[in-house]
Amino acid sequence: MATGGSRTVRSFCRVCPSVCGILVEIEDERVVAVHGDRDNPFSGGYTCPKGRALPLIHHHPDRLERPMMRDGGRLAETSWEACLDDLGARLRDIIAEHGPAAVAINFGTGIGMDAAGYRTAEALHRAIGTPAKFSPLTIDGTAKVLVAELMGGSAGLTGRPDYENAELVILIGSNPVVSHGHTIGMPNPRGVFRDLAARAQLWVVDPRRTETARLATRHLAPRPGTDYAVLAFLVREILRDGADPDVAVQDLDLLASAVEPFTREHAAELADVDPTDLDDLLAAVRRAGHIAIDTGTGVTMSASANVTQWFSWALLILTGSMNTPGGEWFHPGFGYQLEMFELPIAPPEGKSRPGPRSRPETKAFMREWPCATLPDEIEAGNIRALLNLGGSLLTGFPATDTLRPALAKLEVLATTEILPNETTALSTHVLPTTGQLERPDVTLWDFMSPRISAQHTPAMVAPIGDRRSMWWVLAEIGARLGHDIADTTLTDEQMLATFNGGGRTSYDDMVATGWAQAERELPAAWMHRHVERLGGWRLAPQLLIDQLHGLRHTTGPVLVPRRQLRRVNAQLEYLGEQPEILLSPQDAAAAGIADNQKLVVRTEYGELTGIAKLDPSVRSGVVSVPHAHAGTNVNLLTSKDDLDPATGMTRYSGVPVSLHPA
Ligand SMILES: Nc1nc2c(c(=O)[nH]1)N[C@H]1C(S)=C(S)[C@@H](COP(=O)(O)OP(=O)(O)OC[C@H]3O[C@@H](n4cnc5c(=O)[nH]c(N)nc54)[C@H](O)[C@@H]3O)O[C@H]1N2
Ligand SMILES: Nc1nc2c(c(=O)[nH]1)N[C@H]1C(S)=C(S)[C@@H](COP(=O)(O)OP(=O)(O)OC[C@H]3O[C@@H](n4cnc5c(=O)[nH]c(N)nc54)[C@H](O)[C@@H]3O)O[C@H]1N2
Ligand code: SF4
Ligand SMILES: [Mo]
Repeated sequence: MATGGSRTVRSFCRVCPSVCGILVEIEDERVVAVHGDRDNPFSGGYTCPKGRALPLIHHHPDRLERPMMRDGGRLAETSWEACLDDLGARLRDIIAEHGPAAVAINFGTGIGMDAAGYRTAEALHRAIGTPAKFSPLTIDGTAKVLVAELMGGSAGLTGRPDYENAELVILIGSNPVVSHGHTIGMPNPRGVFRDLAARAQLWVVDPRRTETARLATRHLAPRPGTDYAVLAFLVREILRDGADPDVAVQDLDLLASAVEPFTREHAAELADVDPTDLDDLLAAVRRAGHIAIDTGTGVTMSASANVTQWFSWALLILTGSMNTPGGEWFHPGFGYQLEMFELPIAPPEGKSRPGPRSRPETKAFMREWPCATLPDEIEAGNIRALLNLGGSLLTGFPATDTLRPALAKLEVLATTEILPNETTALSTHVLPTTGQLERPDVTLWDFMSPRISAQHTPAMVAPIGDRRSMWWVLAEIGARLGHDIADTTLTDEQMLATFNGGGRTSYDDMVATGWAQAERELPAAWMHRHVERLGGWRLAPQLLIDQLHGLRHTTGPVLVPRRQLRRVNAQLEYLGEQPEILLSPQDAAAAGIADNQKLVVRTEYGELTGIAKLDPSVRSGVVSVPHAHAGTNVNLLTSKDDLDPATGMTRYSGVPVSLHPA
């Protein structure tokens, strides 16, 4: 890392998985600006307001600079040595008395883009050997992974639209113009959708006429949680056309009987849409032949998540759109390279494991416990310590009012963070780790990148205050528990180099060039081989048939989630996005609520007060509340008990609400 003077350094943004290339302007040790890097082959100079806010994040006046430890009732600054020794001793005692399962680990979003930190966290987790692992998986979406496993035999299949060649893209419950994609990064979403809509069909299915829907050729606004009915209708009609997907499939007859009730009239009634819109969508699917579908949190957070994802895959398979130009392509990974080995094939019923002891009705999913079970596990005395790595627990997890007193009972709540928040205020140990401009890094989630690619960045500036690298902190904790996790005398670059797993390029080459990319093969031979070994796509997994039959609908107003442009979850709150509650003028009039007036939103589980924004782009029966605001905290309205029975995903969309003037 060069230091001193004025310089512009090439890097890539790790605020979100779009990983845009950036140029960072530095004067002495002050980061003064971030611009898009036009030479970056993946983002071509694009940045969004969040990436451009990196200097503000780095120089935030409240930033955490020194380790803190609770002394009596108060958090007080201390040295790393004292903080880690105390933490290590407490964890050792807890493990000695109650076993490793009493120590939980949360892999929060804040460490999701710290490659060395994340991998060291995985190593620490393995070394401690605790089953109590939490991550955003069960508060963001499990449906995509579950359906990939049940229908495609592997959770590792991450499909995404082939935007370059698609003739019809259907986006369901995702608003990439704001979010830049769900589980898939997308720099310059406006550009992508403008190009697409100029030459092809883009249908957006969302109860709100979103920023993305405004660029679409058509917008369909079904009642939340009923998207599956629209898809079931399409599947039914495509089957009646005599679908010939040209690939092997299993259980076609079971799928046909599952979708048989979804006639045009039935689907239109359930979804509360005009039947002629369904005719138009069906005609568009027939005309396009191969189609592409992408789903987002509007799908994965609803009670019908798995069933909706199932029918979207069924439609893709039946139209021959999987692994096909203009349809879906599957990311082979850059580091892992799925084409190099045979993916293990999961059994058709999925892999079910027991959930935590205090919640025997729940299951572990992908070896993780549902986030919603954390308060009960603490109250039961099963979890006594929590290593919270970059998680804003009190805004991200459900049922804030239940979680808060539970967290306060923990013997240890150790949080790695860059900025203080409600969760650090409750913590027993606060561990300030390096922010993204202070550490070298490589792309961690290359499966989420829009290309088969990886990038490297050096550190831009030296760490502020006493901040240390996450990997170093975790390795030091491990050492105090008797585990040799990493050599803590290594530099960050040396540590990153030890992870050099990808055979596509060497770490040294990545350092030299800044990025590396592999050709995309479409259709991909590895996918063909995989589907052959699977014995054909599984069209009708029993678990999903059972869930379809169990779906129930309410007709009253419901809560839906929403992202905001100038923040990421709980982060960047200082860019000023307000927690506006969007509702249709009709619903507002019925409840006696005026624009910009305070309202109370109430569910069976709790209530919150916020500012109403009357918005004709929202369909009636829908209340859109942005998440992760500490004040107007939407998780006051959610439940620790309203979970997907198969995966433990919390229900964040479609929760029945009532509206009242404040
Ligand atoms: N009701 C409701 N609840 C939701 C959602 C919803 O839509 N509705 N959305 C859900 C979703 S999709 C998700 S992903 C979760 C997100 O919930 P979390 O996983 O808790 O993620 P964030 O709110 O982004 O908080 C990340 C924290 O990491 C810190 N951080 C940032 N960079 C770094 C770093 O480099 N190192 C360290 N150590 N820390 C860092 C930030 O300051 C921030 O406090 O919330 C979920 N909760
Ligand atoms: N600017 C910004 N970008 C972000 C984030 C952020 O907070 N801010 N968060 C990041 C994270 S952690 C994630 S997980 C991704 C999420 O990325 P997305 O899934 O694209 O999230 P949203 O932009 O909230 O879009 C979800 C849409 O679903 C709609 N919806 C709600 N319920 C239903 C339903 O039942 N059916 C249908 N069809 N639609 C429904 C909502 O109205 C909303 O427009 O975004 C990431 N990117
Ligand atoms: S889209 Fe994501 S990666 Fe790109 S600048 Fe914005 S926050 Fe950074
Ligand atoms: Mo997320």
